[in-house]
Formats: sequence, C-alpha cells, structure tokens
Amino acid sequence: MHLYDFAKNLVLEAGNNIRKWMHEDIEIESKSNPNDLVTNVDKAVETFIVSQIEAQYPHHKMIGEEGHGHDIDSTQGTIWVIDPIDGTLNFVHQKQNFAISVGIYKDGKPYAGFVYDVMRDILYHAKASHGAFKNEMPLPQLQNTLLKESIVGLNPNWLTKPKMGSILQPIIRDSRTARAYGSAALEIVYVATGLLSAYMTPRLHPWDYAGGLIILQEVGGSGTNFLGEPLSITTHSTVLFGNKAIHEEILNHYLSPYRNELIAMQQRYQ
Ligand code: 2AM
Ligand code: CA
Repeated sequence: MHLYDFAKNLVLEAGNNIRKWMHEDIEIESKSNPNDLVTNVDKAVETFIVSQIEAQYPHHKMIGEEGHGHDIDSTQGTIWVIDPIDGTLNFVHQKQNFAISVGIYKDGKPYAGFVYDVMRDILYHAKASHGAFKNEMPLPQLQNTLLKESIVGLNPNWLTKPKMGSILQPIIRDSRTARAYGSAALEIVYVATGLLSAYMTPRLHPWDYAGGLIILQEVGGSGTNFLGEPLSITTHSTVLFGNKAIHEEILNHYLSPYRNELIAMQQRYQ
C-alpha cells in the first residue's frame, strides 16, 4: 500500500480506537503543570500508531508527544511527527474538540499532513503539491485578509502574562475578534479552511503543528515563528499561522518591533 494511504487509514483507525476507549475508565495525570494533562488513552493511541508504523516501515523515525523520539535532532530520513490527542483538556472535559495530528517529513521536507477531528469524523489531509482536502472535498486556496476584518485564534491565557500579554493585546484589539478552540491542530486547519484568518501562540511543540502546517501550506497559507523563521519539526517555538497577507501584517506591524524581546523570551523557553 502507498505510504499516504497507509497513513490515512492508520489515523482513521486510531480515531476509531479513541471512540471505543473513551467509554472505558480514563486515568488522568498531570505533566509539566496541573493543567497539562495526559491520559492512558493518549499513551495507548501513540503506542498503537507507533507500533503499526514500525511493523510496516521499520526504517522510519517517529517523534510522538507521549515519549517517542524526543532525542531526535536530525531531520534526515522519513520522520513521522505524531500527537495522539491534541487538545487533551478538551478530551477530558468535553469529550469532543480534540484531534489526532500526524505530519510526515522526508529529509526535512513536508510529505503529508493529517488532522483528524475524531468526534466529528472529519479528516483534514494533504500531500505536498497535491492539494488539501476536508474528507474528500478539495480545499480552495486562501483569500487574503487584513487584521481589522479578521478573526484571530489565540488562547486567552497568554493575555494574562505581563510581557507576552502586552505584545499580543494590540493584535487582538485591532482584529475583529479572537477565538480559542483548545486544540492547536484544529486551530491550524481552521486557518486552512478560513474559519480563522490567523492562529498564534507563544509556545507550541512540533507534534501540535507538523500535520496542520502541511495542510495550511497546500492552500497557500503561511506558518513561521514570531520572527518569521521557518518552523522546526524537532524543537518547540513561537508559532504564527495565517493567510499570506495577515501573516505578513502581524509579523511586520505587531511583532517585529519586539524582535529583541522575542529572541530573549525564546531563549528563556529553551
Ligand atoms: P495538547 O492538548 O496536545 O497538550 C491548547 O491551547 C493547545 O496548546 C493544545 O493544542 C495543547 O496541546 C497545546 N499545549 C498545551 N499546553 C502546552 C504547553 N505547555 N506547551 C506547548 N503546547 C501546549
Ligand atoms: Ca497531545
């Protein structure tokens, strides 16, 4: 079977497992802080996905949120970047609004991206240079928008942080309004489908965006860090996604004046 079809079927099967396993006892633990949760389902889904890939493609590498490949720092070879449940807080509290995110990169170049909205049974997917799809419907190229006529995705917690909040507040003030959905992968595909014009957050891991980024790029959208640099699939960073015009507007008018502060903050997060 072709790699793209294998990955697509695997993501759909993993989603099927989540819909079954979520009715059993869910064990919840916290990770870096009391609100950073992981469940036995996150771990079981990552194990399922990784074991299926290992059986079919023993030479492929995998980076997964729940522990696989965190020491990988080279982009050589075929690398799967996997978030078994993106939006774990939503999974625990709402039993909806979470996604499986998978990005496949070959020698650092995008190959294919998958973001599966498990409870709505919507698979967003794209193969580089072959267009993006919402289930079987092709996604059109993005329209450019200005910030003042746009809805921006941003987690409101960031506005409560003194330094980062003061950088981000003018962007929200000058937008039409802000929205937060609690799953970065879904928020990126909402940019790719035009529900949001931009989505930004000061700290995201490659597994949260590796899949969505490929889908967004296929519809002509942009994704970089807050300094306008390309995103890495091996290290976390600030992230800004949007149609080309709003992405440039936010970078040039709102973030570049804070370049030195942003570099200092990025170093502190390492
Ligand atoms: P997760 O559910 O896979 O942990 C919520 O706004 C989004 O940010 C989710 O996609 C969530 O991913 C991610 N997220 C939550 N805590 C994070 C942290 N400490 N660092 C980076 N990303 C985080
Ligand atoms: Ca996760």
